[in-house]
Amino acid sequence: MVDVVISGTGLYVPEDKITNEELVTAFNQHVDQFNAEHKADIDAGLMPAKQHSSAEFIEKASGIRERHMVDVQGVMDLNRMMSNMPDGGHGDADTPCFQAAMGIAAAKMALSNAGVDASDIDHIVCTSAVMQRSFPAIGIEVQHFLGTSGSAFDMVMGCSSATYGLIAGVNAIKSGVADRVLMVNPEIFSTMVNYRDRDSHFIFGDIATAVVLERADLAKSDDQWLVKHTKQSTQFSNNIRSNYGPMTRIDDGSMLRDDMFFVQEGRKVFKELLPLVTAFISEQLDERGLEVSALSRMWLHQANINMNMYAAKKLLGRDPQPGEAPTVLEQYGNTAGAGSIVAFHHHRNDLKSGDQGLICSFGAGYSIGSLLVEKQ
Ligand code: CO8
Repeated sequence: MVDVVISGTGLYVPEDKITNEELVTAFNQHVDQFNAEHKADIDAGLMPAKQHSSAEFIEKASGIRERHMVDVQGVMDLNRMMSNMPDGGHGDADTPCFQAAMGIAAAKMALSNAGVDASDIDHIVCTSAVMQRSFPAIGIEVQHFLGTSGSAFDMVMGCSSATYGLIAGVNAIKSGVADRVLMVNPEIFSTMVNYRDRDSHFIFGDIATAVVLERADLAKSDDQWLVKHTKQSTQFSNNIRSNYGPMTRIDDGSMLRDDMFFVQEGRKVFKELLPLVTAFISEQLDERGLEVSALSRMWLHQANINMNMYAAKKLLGRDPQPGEAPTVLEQYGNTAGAGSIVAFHHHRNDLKSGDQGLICSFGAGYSIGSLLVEKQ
């Protein structure tokens, strides 16, 4: 029986940052412009006027105050309202594309924290809610520019991208495919957001996370987390969707159509999530013969503060104490697949040997992925 540990984590945070107030200013200017341009139709009752957004609503409904993005300028530009491709962002034979570069930056921090050289890594799982391109795989590009050995592959799994990537990495080590795996998770979800849409323009931010997984007998880090159990589950739902993808090119004139962006039925998602997640985590704990009181911490997917607090409260049967289910939404927003790893990266240093916790994602699909870990 091979034991697997998490031995290091890393983050890359894009420099560009936008507050709720700045985002709302741009959105409301767009609304005023749109309503002026369509005044005749609006007055004739042929279309509804667009409504202003509000920074107070955003913070209350989501817990988000600001978020980092690959490019704020393009989002604030009323003629564009989407990120600009960074200079040289596609990369070439000598330079990584911008998504791979984000992953490499996070990976370097994770490798350093694990005390591992890039050449010691023999497998990369590169995983994100959105991939910049289909081929060559972004993971193979990360492998090339980082100098790791063995193999690499890409995975796309919505907001469960990082946990499913970790579980794939754990399984690769347990089955003997690899000794040391790097999970790289460069999230660039701002590129999928419709910044003209009041319901969703505030939700997402960009970030990259990376995690080193090792065979326990090889690991030397002084911060090791034994992966004691993993669990994953999926169930189809149309409530979070984007039709954007490689086929957009053959769907004439579709590029800026609403369904090409992130679209959700937010209320339905909120309602459906709670029973799914609480049943899933309860089952996982049952499988290990554990009570929820055995968990010192839950590093949950970071979609929305109210959703996280409801889920934690339902599981615990009481209001969570500060620190039991930490959130990082205020500073980063919803970073798609990265949220639970960002929370784990920032909120674990106070735990001691023998403490157990759950790294758990909930994603479009729907998907839930979870790792029960114990501090060594
Ligand atoms: N500014 C001001 N007012 C606004 C704005 C705005 N930007 N947007 C909406 N309003 C108004 C509405 O018009 C409405 O007004 P009225 O009551 O007069 O009709 C009022 O505010 C309330 O609107 P909503 O009901 O849409 O607002 P909510 O309180 O539901 O908040 C959220 C919206 C935050 C998106 C909420 O629906 C939510 O959290 N949904 C959960 C889903 C989620 O978090 N999605 C995020 C991305 S997807 C993801 O990360 C994966 C999620 C988990 C998947 C599940 C797997 C099992």
